[in-house]
Amino acid sequence: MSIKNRLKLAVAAAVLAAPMAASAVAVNLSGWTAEGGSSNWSVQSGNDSVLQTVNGNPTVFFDPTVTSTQGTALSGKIKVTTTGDDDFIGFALGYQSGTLTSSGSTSAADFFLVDWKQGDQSPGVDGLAISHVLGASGSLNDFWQHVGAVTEIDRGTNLGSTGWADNTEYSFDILFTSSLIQVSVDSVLELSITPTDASLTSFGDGSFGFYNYSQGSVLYSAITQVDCSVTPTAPGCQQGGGNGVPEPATLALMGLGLAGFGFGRNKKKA
Ligand SMILES: [Ca+2]
Ligand SMILES: [Ca+2]
Repeated sequence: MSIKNRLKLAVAAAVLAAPMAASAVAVNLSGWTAEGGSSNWSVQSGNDSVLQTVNGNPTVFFDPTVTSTQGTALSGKIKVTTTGDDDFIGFALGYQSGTLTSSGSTSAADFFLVDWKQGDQSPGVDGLAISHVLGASGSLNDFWQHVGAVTEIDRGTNLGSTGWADNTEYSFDILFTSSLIQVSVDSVLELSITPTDASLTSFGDGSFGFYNYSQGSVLYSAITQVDCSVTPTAPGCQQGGGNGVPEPATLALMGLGLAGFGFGRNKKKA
């Protein structure tokens, strides 16, 4: 192979790698807003991180201008930056503006709740679960215990009865389509449900949201999103994946390695 062709090959490899690295884009949280109980969602510098500091009723932080996120994958990191308290952190999928109130949910509620409690606190239990929130909650206990308007569908494969740890950062990957919801924690698939599991024919659409119930000092950071219809090969879009997005640095090194290999061989020959 000529040096020209080797160069072409190296460039092609780098070009192939580039869209993978660029497919997941940072989410700008500056336009997101909170609903539900008292809360303080404070967007951090860089706009891809947010800190929730209030120990209050169920609250969701979401983008009110987005009504459809199905076919996309959301990734990032979550960390409770305190040793105080032991309550619920998590996510809302298919959330629609106006659903959560200061004391529960409206009759129009129809979204999926991924929540993770640190400690057993009867009647709330520790661990990671996914529930369907449908209709008006009769009391806050619906969210605490997963009863009433909050119907639990499944619990995490490994973390179903394991709470989050203090001052510990976890990576998460969420794939959301009309026919599949998958949630991975630290690249391990924990939740995977289809509409049948929720006695539905398809999942309702809406916004992604961050969820909090009664837990202060929760940091969501490095939030990225990828449109799986544009880049279906993105790692976040793979079923059962959740292996996160390849580090751009790794891909750059791969490209450099290929280029180096090509030039090295040429030199030897010459
Ligand atoms: Ca508590
Ligand atoms: Ca609390």
